[in-house]
Amino acid sequence: MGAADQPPVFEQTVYRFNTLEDCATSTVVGTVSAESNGSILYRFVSDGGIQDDFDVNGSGDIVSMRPLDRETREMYELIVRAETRASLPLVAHARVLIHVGDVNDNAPRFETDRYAAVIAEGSAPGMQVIQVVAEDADLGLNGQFYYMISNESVSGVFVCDSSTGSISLTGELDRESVSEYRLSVVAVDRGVPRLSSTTQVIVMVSDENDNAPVFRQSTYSGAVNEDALPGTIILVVVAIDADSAPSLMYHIAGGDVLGQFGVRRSGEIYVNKLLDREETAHYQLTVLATDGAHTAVTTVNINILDANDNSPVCEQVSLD
Ligand SMILES: [Ca+2]
Ligand SMILES: [Ca+2]
Ligand SMILES: [Ca+2]
Ligand SMILES: [Ca+2]
Repeated sequence: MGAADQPPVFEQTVYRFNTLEDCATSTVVGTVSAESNGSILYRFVSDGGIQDDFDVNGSGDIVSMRPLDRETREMYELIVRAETRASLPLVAHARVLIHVGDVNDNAPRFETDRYAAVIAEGSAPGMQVIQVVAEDADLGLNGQFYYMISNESVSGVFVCDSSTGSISLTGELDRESVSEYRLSVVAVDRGVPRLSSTTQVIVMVSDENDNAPVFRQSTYSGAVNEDALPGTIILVVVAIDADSAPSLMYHIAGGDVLGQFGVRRSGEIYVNKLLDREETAHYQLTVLATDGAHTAVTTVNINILDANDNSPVCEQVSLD
């Protein structure tokens, strides 16, 4: 047997190398070596294309050929072959295990960049509003993160649990003051450098009937001719209510025992039955406005004006 015919022998049957996922292309991640009395060629034995991420040169250096990503592939198991330069080469094989170490190259990612929640304005502090969820694909501290509300303008109203992303109420809400909050919630990982991302949380405050109606005037005054027909509008009372879309009802609660006046939903006070100044020349009505839970009161003074309706009758009587 000639000297050139001795088969190569790898120094190790298994090589274990470590690299990081952010290593530059062409980085040497390790070197394999086989001994022979002649020159040797190294190559990876084809294995489904994954060896394209690494190549091995004539010195046995294993070189990264393209960017790596631990989140895609953390471990490579390759077979390297050493062969003699002969027409019928003699060969040897070794296993090469390449572990790709993590780098903090992923920010925590929220499942959506916009959340919306509705909470009633009367909700008690402590009530959960919504829970935001993020994930981080990295390992260890690189993949650990915490949540926080980043816009200070709403401090004292909401609090975010740093570990669960649960946002709950800490303060009082009043829809009539602030009907909508826009929170920026950030997830920050513990890697180096720290990576973060932000999501928007829109909290709409729904109305509760927590405001009483208020009459624009504590007293209203009007006048109407005594011969006014039923349906004649005398004046309009107006109550306002700070709650959304209040549906106010008015009614006459006093001062009108004979039912001679009425009030409509619009606040219009009208003549309901024929009047007679000689009987009553002045009315003082108590008018209520209610939103179903709260009531406001106003006073409505109505003077009945003389329509001079008795004199012609008297003259006719005297003429008869
Ligand atoms: Ca990573
Ligand atoms: Ca990360
Ligand atoms: Ca109300
Ligand atoms: Ca309200």
